[in-house]
Amino acid sequence: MKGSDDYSKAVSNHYRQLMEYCKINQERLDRELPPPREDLNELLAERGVSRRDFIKWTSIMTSALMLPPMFRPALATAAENFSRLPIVWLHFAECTGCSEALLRSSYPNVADILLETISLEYHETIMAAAGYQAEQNLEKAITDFKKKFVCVIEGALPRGLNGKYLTLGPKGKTGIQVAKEVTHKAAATICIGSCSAFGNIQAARPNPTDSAGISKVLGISTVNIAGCPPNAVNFVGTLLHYLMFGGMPPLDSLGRPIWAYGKRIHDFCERRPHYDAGEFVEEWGDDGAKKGWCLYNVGCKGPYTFANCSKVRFNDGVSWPVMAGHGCIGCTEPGFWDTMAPLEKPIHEASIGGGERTVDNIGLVLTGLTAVGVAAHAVASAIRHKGKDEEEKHD
Ligand code: FSX
Ligand code: SF4
Ligand code: F3S
Repeated sequence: MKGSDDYSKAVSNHYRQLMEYCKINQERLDRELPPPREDLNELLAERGVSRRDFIKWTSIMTSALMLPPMFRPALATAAENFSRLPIVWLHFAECTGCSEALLRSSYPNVADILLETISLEYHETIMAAAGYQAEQNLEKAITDFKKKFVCVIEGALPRGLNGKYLTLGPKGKTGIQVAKEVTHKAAATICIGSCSAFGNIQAARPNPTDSAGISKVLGISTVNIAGCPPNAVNFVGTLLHYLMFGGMPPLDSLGRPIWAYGKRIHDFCERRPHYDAGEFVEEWGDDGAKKGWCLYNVGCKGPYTFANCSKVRFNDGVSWPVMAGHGCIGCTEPGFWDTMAPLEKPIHEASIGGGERTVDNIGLVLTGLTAVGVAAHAVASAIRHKGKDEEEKHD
């Protein structure tokens, strides 16, 4: 008993200290950040989000960030300060789907409304300025808010031809030059999407432009909100953490926040009971598909993929890929176009069988075991189903 008392005391001491730290940081930010651009409470009321809904949302986000309920008011303050954090948003080699997914939701929830209030000092896709004026805006933002702004990057950096596969602005600077200049002056750099995080489609074999993720090209640490596109909740939660504690949340060895990427898709998938029962969709549109069975045999990479899609879903919890009927393609893992291919076949059938290679060290052993487990499970279920078929034949 004494041991468990000591443990509870240590935990509550730890949270008390963390709360103290959070208070000090929020007071500091209050002094240092520009005044709010928007009154969040007014905006929420305008959009029909009641105070009660907002409080409910802050409770959900507090627990998603793995914090106890005592942090809920501090998270609400962080949300109210969201429009005060200067952001410089850069675009390199990508499809802009990340911005589209984050900034153009048609079912605005609290996270989407927060993203609308974000203080975008510079965003190449949505700003009105172009050419020299855009370049001046960027220069002004990174000077005025030096070491106070957060740099958000979408897209990979091509290294081929000395970076000249990607040039920007009237002076034709390479993406690498711009990325270096801006990240150097930022308080932190967040890579949004698997392109800036890991290179993604641009870096897929044969990678003719020699593209890679920001951290690899610049040799800096970045917070990687992986996904193609990533979930708005993971970006918003990471910024809320920053506005509470003045730093980024704990990361895995691939730079992904553990609170969002610490568990596998497979662990919280609603089709998991079918996986456990050996009930698999064998081809698109078959009876199993109609009954919502597990998509492993048609290529679901959920067992090898670290992300919270199955828990938080997309569009205010409406749906996610597996719920919509297609397997997870592993879009939060580095190199998934190569390592998870073919996307509609199970990994043990894939010629390069690389699921294990794609996960970080935290998941390496676990995933290795899972790969074996999954293969064994698939074989066992095939035998079980064969058995059933035989029985049916005999009936
Ligand atoms: Fe990449 Fe984002 Fe996929 Fe697209 O910008 S993560 S290709 S959704 O748009 O970077
Ligand atoms: Fe869900 Fe895919 Fe795992 Fe099946 S293999 S339970 S569909 S995550
Ligand atoms: Fe991507 Fe798989 Fe989630 S494909 S969006 S990690 S379900």
